[in-house]
Amino acid sequence: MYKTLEKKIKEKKAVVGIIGMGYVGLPLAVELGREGFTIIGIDINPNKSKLINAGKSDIDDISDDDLKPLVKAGKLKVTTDFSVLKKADCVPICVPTPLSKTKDPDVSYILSAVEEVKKYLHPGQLVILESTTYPGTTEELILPMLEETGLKVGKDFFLSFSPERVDPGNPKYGTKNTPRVVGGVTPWCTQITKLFYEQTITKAVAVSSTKSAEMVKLLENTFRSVNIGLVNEVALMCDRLKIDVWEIIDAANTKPFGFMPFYPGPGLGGHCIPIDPHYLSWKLKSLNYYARFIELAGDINSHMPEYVVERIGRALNEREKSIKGSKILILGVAYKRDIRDVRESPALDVIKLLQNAGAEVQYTDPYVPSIRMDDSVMKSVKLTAEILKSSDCVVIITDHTSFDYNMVAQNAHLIMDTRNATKNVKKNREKIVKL
Ligand code: SAJ
Repeated sequence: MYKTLEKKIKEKKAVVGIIGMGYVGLPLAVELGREGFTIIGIDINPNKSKLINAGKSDIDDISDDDLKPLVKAGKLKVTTDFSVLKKADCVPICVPTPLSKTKDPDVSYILSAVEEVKKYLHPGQLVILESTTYPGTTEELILPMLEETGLKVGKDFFLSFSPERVDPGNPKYGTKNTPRVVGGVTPWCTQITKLFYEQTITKAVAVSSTKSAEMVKLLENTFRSVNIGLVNEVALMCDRLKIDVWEIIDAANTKPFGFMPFYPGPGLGGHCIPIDPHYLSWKLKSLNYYARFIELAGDINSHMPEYVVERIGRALNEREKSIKGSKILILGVAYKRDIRDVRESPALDVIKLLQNAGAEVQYTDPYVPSIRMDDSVMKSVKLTAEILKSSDCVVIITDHTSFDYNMVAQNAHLIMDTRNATKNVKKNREKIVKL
């Protein structure tokens, strides 16, 4: 069975059934399709299949031109019908792993995907979980479900964990040139999974178990959230010390070893960094261990929107104005620069806090035409000299490279810059307040 699957993979004849056509599944589908594999994408959202089968992408990093040739050549087809898994040899699962309202891991998307995989599990199939989750998910949750079919892992089918490592909007690193970590339930599982990814990705690194692979990903993302939390706390310290935190970080970054720059900001956005570390702390709580760094970083990062609003209030106050009644323009609402994703974006928190304080808030973001606040929809306004001149305060939340910061500084009365986006603006510095 191993040899049969190995041959199919090496000859690119293996049929790949990718579950979840989002920012992880679709780029993987494109890379594998380009290598010659036949990809069947499965997504519960019927609009996804309509869109992709028409050669249209709704993912920042995949263009319509990436999709069209593959769809046309019949290399990529998306459906909502899981029964296609009967024909699939390799099944990467790329579904969301959000937090529930009570900040507990929500693995319901994984479980419903695995329920479907189980229905069509057959000898010779390779199942790979890519969604970020707590250590133990693959072996404690997924393996028993699949073995209820009577099929035996490592003998009849293969099961591995290989974390996705996508940095949305990163112009340099994509699916193809980002090494993959692979951990299988058995050595054969690891081996065949490594082979599978090496057909299209530069490097696959084997680790000793699925649990190790799950932990690698959580270390990567916890590393970021804790370091961002640290630098946000340094910003709070520098505010009290009347020191420019941005100057400090840039100067520390002249050290060629032993330092890696992170930057303060309005808070932690995205569907990974604010969320993944809590998968780890939740699992450790069940083992009677309290992951202090994760919780502390989460606390600092989640309070940054409030801090930004406090700084806006202070800056307006120095100009004998209050937040209440002020016209405030938010520059950028995506969770980070040059992308359109607003999930967990701190901009939404800042807007809500300002509105609750009585400000009249508008936003402009070339990537985000509209946002849904609790009970209303806000539309992006055009960034013009007039709107800048009529605003009491302009708040830079997302430092899109497409903004003309000199024009903003020229026409605004007051700028709260939470990203040091105006670092190259020479004139009108007196109008700029930095985090
Ligand atoms: N942020 C800061 N200061 C920093 C860096 C980031 O405030 O110094 C903020 C960003 O503005 C953003 C949030 O943190 O709101 C997350 O930023 P991010 O750069 O970690 O970007 P993500 O969440 O889109 O992607 C990350 C990946 N990013 C990088 O490696 C640079 C990576 O950690 C994961 O592969 C990915 O999440 C994932 O899917 O887990």
